[in-house]
Amino acid sequence: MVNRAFLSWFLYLLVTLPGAAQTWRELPADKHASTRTLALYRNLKTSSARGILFGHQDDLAYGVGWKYQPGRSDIRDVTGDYPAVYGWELGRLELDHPVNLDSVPFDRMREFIREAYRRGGVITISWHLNNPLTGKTAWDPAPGTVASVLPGGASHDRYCSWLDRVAAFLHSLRGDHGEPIPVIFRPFHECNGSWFWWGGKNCGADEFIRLYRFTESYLRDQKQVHNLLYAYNTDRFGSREEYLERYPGDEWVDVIGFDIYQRGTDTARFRADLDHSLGILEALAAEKNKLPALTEFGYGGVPDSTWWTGTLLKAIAPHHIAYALAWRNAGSRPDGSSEFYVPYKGQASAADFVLFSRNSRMLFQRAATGMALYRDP
Ligand code: BMA
Repeated sequence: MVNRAFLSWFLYLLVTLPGAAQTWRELPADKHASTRTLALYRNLKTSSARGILFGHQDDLAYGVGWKYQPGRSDIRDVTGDYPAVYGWELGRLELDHPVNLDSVPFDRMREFIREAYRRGGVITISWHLNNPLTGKTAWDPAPGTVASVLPGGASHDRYCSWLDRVAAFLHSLRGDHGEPIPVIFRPFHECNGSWFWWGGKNCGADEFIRLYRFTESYLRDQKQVHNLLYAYNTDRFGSREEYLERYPGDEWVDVIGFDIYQRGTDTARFRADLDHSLGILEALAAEKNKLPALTEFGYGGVPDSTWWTGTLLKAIAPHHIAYALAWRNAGSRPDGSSEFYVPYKGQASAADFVLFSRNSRMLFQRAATGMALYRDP
C-alpha cells in the first residue's frame, strides 16, 4: 500500500514538476528584471485567458475639451472606470525638454505613471525620438540615419547621450516603497513602415536589429535599468514572414505586437485585416512563448456609432492577447481639425463603448486591480 501511494506521488511529481519549474524559470529578456517586473511578465502570460486589458494613450493628461484635471479621463467619464493600461510617450526627452512632443510635461507624466501603477494599472511607453543625424523629427527619413547611430557611426555618441536621459527617467519611476515601476517599453514601433527614420526602406533589417539590440543592452547592461519588458512592434502586416523580418530575436523581446488603424469606412475590411493579423500574432506568441498585444489601434473620430461592439469587439474578443491600446484623445487643433480614438461624453459611439466595456472579455482598471498584476503568481 505504502509503496503504491509512494509510487503515485512520485509519478505525480514527475509529471507536474517540469511544468512548474518551467513557469518558475521563465524569465523575460532582462534576466535581472526587478521583482515586480517579473511578476507583471508572469501574470500577463496568463491574464489573456481571462480577457484583454484595455489601454489608452495619455489617458490621464488630457481628453477632448480638457487638460490636466486631476482624476479625469475620457474613458472614466464615459464608462465609470479607468483603462487598465496607460500609454505614455517620451519624444523630446532625449533633448532634455521639459515637455514631450505632445506637450505633456515629463514631471506630470511621472506622477500619472505613479498614480496608475498604485491602483494596479499597466504602463507602456513609446518613443518618437528625433532623428539623431539631422536633428529633425522622428518622421525625417534621412538616408543612413540608423547606420550613423550604431557603434562607430557619426551620431552614436549623441544617441548614447539620449539613452542616458531616457535611462534617468526610467530609473526615476518609483512606487511608494522606492521600488521601480515596471514598464512595457516599445521603442522603434511600426518598424515595417517607412515613415520613421528607423523603419521600412529607410534601413536594412540587419541594421534595425542591431539598433534594437544595442538600445536594449545599453539600457539594461550599461545603465542598469531593470524595470522594462521589451516590445517589438510592426504596423499592419500581411504575413508571418513580413512580421518577422525585423524581429530582434526571442532573447531580446517579451511582447510582440502591431499597430493598426481603420482609415475610411470599409469596416468589414478592417475587421478582416485585424482578425487575420491577430491570428498570425497569436500563433507566433504561442510558438515563441511571448506576450501578444495590439500595441496601438484606432478609428479616428469614431464616426461609426456601433464600431466598438460591431467591429472591434468581434475582431479581438476571440483572440488571446494581453492588451489593446487605443491612441490618444488629442482633441481639437488650432486648425480646426481634431484627433481622438475613444469617445468622450456625448460622442456618437459613447453608448456603444459602454456596452463594449461591460463585455466579460474586456478588462478595465477595476478588473486589473483585482488581478494584482504586480504580485508574484
Ligand atoms: C501621432 C499623432 C501625433 C503625435 C504622435 C506622437 O500618431 O497622435 O499627433 O504627435 O502620434 O504621440
